[in-house]
Amino acid sequence: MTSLFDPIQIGDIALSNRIVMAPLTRNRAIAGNVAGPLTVEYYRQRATAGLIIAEASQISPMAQGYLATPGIHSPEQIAGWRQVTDAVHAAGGKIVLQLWHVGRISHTSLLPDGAAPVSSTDKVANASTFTSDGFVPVSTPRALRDDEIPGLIEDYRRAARNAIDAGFDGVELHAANTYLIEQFLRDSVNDRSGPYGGSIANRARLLLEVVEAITKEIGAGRTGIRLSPMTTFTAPLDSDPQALYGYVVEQLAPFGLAYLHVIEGETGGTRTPEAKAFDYEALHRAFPGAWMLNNGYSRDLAIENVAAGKADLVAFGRSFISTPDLVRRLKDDLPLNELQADKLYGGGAEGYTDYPALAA
Ligand code: 8OZ
Repeated sequence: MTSLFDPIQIGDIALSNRIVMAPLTRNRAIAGNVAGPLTVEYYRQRATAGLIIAEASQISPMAQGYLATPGIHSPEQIAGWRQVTDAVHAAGGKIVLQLWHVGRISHTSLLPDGAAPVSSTDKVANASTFTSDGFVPVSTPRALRDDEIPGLIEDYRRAARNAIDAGFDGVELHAANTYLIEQFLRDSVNDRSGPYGGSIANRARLLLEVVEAITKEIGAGRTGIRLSPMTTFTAPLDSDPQALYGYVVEQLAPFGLAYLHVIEGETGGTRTPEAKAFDYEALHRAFPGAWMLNNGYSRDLAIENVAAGKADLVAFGRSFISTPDLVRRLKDDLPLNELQADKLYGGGAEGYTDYPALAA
């Protein structure tokens, strides 16, 4: 029987265990949206994870949607991330970077020259974002023209290259949580005609073209992807999530990706009943690479799902924020630290790098 604590090879990346640190937005980037010294320390503390998925990082200035999120498009950002990857590797860990474009979940004050956010649509989301003026409603987007799509794909390709240049072991394409890729995927948002709107194949075209560009650039064995079929966050569900995400996974299968990461149910929400209204196992059966599950996992459920072959890897979010030595705590069945929920987004070391590990 496979154990959560067993090593695993995912594509080109060898992991010492199957416990993954989920990508977690913390809004602590320093000037220039650079990962600074505190961020180096934060990830170093968590390097015993089998894999760290470093927080969502904008692929271009237009891809940003919140204050103080890190980017992966400038030389300073690449240099900042290099400090992080060196620290994690020196501590024996593996780390990939989540590549992010927020689409319409942004505000003009965060974008170059006060530009409108871009999306599949010109309909505004019913959502807020965090800016230098605090929480504000997101701005009305501009629908991307079809002739702008190649430039967007180029931004993803370059960001993947930058991530490798920054020392990451690979990248995870953020195709979840109702950001840009999902704003194209879902018929609840995408109201386009032409090659990127209408049918499921057309709505999935952007995602697949981005995967093609990234895997050509850095190799499929260093590329993963994250999906969230049943998350509503800033947009309603698709009219037929099973058909949509079934198609996506069937099309992803031949690429030979390192892993597919699925959020079960509502992101950050309870595991039921949303998680039960979707057949995740059908997607799993269609995907040949490593299968990573996430959302509110307990120790017991993670151990059970890996032993039963329901998952190859389990990603932990809140538990990894509060407990830097989560792998040891799970292994020895020791209690976790309590999460300081008011210190998740923004601020300094408090609630970031000051959670204690147990003494050896
Ligand atoms: C929380 C706050 C801001 C962004 C996601 C990148 O949900 C995020 C995010 C989460 O994927």
